[in-house]
Amino acid sequence: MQLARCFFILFVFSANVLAQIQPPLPLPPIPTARQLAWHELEYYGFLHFTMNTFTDKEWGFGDESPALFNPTDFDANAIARIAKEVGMKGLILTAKHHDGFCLWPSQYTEHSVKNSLWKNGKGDVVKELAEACRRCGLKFGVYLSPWDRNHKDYGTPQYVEYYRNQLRELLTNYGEIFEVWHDGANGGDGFYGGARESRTIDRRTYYDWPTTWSLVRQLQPNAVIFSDVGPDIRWVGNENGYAGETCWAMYDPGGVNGDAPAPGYTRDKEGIEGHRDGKQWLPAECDVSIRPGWFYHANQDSLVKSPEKLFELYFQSVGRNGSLLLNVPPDRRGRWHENDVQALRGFKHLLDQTFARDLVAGAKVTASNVRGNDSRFAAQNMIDDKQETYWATDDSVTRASSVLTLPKAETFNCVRLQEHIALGQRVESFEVAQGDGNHWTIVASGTTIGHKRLLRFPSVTADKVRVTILQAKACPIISRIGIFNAP
Ligand code: FUL
Repeated sequence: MQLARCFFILFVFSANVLAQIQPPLPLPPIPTARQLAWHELEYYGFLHFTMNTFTDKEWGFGDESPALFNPTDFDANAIARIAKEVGMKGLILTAKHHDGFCLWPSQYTEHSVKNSLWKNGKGDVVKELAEACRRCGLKFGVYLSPWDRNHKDYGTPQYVEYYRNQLRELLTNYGEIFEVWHDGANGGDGFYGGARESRTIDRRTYYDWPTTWSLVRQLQPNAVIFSDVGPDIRWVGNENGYAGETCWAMYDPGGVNGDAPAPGYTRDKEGIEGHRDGKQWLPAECDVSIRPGWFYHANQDSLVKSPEKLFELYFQSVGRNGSLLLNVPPDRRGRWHENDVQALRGFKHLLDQTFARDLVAGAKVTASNVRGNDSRFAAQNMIDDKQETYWATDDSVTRASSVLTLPKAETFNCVRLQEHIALGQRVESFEVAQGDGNHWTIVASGTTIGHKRLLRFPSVTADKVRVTILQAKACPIISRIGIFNAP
């Protein structure tokens, strides 16, 4: 009898071990480690600073005298300190814009800071900024324009070699680079070493991008590469700083005529939403300038975006599964203008006021379905502040809801949801309701979530909040939920 009992216990025990509930399988495509790290950055700055700052232009022709570049009070530390203070995670600098002028003393051209009056030609903007970023704990990235209106060889294979040599300098001599930015504007008229003509290139073949990307991988394996076609980060398809309300990290760029795509040759409007069934993980970066222009123009000092506008853009970029790349152009001193700094600080204040207090603290969380009834996948995991723990349902369940009971009734107007994207982006639609447990009123609804979704709605007061995943490509995996009261 005793023996039979022992066997029975052993049997139950091993059956349980065998049937141990497994985490959901990844739903391809999934992000690489470098993409996952990039998703966490969310908000970083763009610095458009070069010859144009001194000639009052947006696109220099390429014939500008290097002597014109002469900031009177360039202070990389001051810029980096403010960037850090206002919540940016990094800065990307236009090391070379379309006019070909280099902010570092490249050994491959005379068209650079080494022939400027600034610091008697001994200065290096890239170096000063890279070091300032490091000092402040910010990441540093470089923009190197593929189009070069100064270079005599632009349009020939020699120029592509030149471009790669420059990239080699930037990715070797300035420490860790977090993002390499390849613009899509390519070809047209320019100085071209004195030829002063128009040169067109075949955007699909001229640059042989795969070779350039492998150089980046070799020199900076952790850097993400941005362009209209990735391979890590995609352009969102507008320069106004917003992603679509539906925004998939998946995206398979296509050429304008339905053929193969290339930087500067895509159906870019598709970047706004991405593709539900895309085969590549290519999340959206939303670039926008704090002013009408990308470069500093004194006559735009009164046109700096307000803190409220920046706050709205944050919801439309970071809050829609994208990142916010906010351009703040240094002025002729080489500093951020006071109006821009004031706007950045006001924006940061709004972020702090909104997200400082998460009302889910201390809440009790239940769900209509928990994967295998296993506490490792319980809905309570959504409020433990850890990205790596999550609420997941059984594989067969793609519609489920979770109820949060707050310690007391609270007034709120903002919800934050996050998927555990390491296992793929899944949610297709959801809604959020408030109520007393018996009666519910929907306060917000949306389609995709991805890394982060933020929604605002008119203020309500309640102690219960219900989140319902209405539709998902596979069992939903939600890592975090937050409830806030924005000012
Ligand atoms: C564009 C460029 O032509 C602009 O000058 C600016 O650099 C912007 C971020 O990208 O394509």
